[in-house]
Amino acid sequence: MHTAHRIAIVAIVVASGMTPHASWAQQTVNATLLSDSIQLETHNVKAGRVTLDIRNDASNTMTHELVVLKTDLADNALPVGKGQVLEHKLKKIGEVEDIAPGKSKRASFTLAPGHYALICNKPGHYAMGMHTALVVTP
Ligand SMILES: [Cu+2]
Repeated sequence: MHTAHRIAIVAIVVASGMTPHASWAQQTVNATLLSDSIQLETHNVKAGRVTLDIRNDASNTMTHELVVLKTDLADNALPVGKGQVLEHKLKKIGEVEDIAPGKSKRASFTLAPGHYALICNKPGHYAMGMHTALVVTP
């Protein structure tokens, strides 16, 4: 009985060690959408599952969004046409659409190492300053 108990524990340890990406970090980053900027709690995270907790605190009572783009370009130097960033010219990881004033939304993304730009791409909002950078390290 004592031996069986020990074997069971060893089996659990081995099983959890085999979970894919077990060594990848689980991280949550608070993001605040303002009328003229996007504030991040941190601009550096480790590769893996990253949860963005996004709050629309903009004073202009408009609905905003957060688009995650993987690009080596600086977040203030993205290609723009007709008031919007040309997302199709960049690698789009995902987005959280339509966050109402005063509301929050959460979403998780699996991020590989690299440089990212986080933007609001409602027409004109990028030009107003709604963009920031996020660096993902291995
Ligand atoms: Cu916006």
